[in-house]
Amino acid sequence: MIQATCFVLFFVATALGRACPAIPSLTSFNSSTLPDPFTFANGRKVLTTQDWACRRAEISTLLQRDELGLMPADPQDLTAAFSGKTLTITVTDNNKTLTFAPTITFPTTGQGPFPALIAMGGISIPSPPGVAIINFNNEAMANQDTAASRGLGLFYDFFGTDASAGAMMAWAWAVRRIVDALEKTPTANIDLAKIGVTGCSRNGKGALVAGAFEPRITLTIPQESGSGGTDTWRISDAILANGTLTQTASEIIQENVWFSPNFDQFANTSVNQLPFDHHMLIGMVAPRALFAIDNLGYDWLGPFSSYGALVAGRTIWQAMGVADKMGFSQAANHTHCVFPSEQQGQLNAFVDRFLLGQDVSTANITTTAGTYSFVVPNAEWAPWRVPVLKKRL
Ligand code: MCU
Repeated sequence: MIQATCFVLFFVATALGRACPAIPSLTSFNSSTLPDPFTFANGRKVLTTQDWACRRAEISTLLQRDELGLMPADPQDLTAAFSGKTLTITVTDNNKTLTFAPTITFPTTGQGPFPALIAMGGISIPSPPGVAIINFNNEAMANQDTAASRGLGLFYDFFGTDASAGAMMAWAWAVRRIVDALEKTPTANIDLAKIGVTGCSRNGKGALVAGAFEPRITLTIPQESGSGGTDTWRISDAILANGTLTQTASEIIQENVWFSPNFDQFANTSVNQLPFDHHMLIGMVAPRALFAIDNLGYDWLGPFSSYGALVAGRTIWQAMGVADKMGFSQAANHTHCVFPSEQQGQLNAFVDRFLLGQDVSTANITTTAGTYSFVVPNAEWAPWRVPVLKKRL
């Protein structure tokens, strides 16, 4: 009888899979290479898709704790009203109210429901035909003017100026509320299975964080997002140490309020103590689609740092067998945030497949960063192996 019970318990535990491991204190974490996405903080290996779900949750927790600040829980109440071009969203929590009102520009032809791109602070890629553009005023939600912008904006009026969330996490919270509002408002005529997010430069950093933290986003398109976006902190530090003026963590926290104040301790001492880097923020988007747009023309944006993050981050899609859902493109020098025609075909492929539902290929849309290229594993930046994740029920 005892044996039979043990057998049943073993069977149930195996069928359900193992529980997610607890996160150790990590006070002595130190790695000059990009941390291995496929090893939990406690040393256990990520072997299955279910393990990845746990690891993704762990990465989310660590990114919130050490860099971006906390994503607030879903609000007690949210109402939405659509009128003209305006989606008015009212969020209520703890007897406080926050109202914001993105505007939607619809395609001039077609019946809908339309796919949509949430444009963080406006759109800097050519508006794709057939796609509605939802213009989100992120500056009003959480100011990003200077280092003195901390705690300013609708988000902080609502959650308090001492909220740990930096501006990017505040914007990501608001993007989640836009998706909530679209779900509640069929008259807005948006296809809920085809919502993308994009933004350029500082707003590209924000688009990446929103895509990482909102699983209902189908396609994430960060454009020239630089440091704090698709760059890794570690490679950017190395580029600066080698004499190329690139934005690093220690500089960026002086410039603006995109991060939580908790990030200062790492940025001011050593980013090697972070148990993650941005290849793992990128990887939080997997297996959903991501297309990253870069520009080789500005050292400050760290195009090689972004390249390294994207190659390393893409291994997460590879491990799931869906590498074709993730692409990146580094174009030749051009004016910052002015989309060059050489990237149009690559952008079209991602938009056509993931927002317009067309049967087009997005396989192998990757470029090198000028003379730089590497694969994973490589001893200098990513000395870890890429598993093939087994699917478990
Ligand atoms: C690439 O994003 C930023 C960059 O991090 C800042 O250092 C610089 O001042 O502004 C860039 C930007 O947002 O340009 C519009």
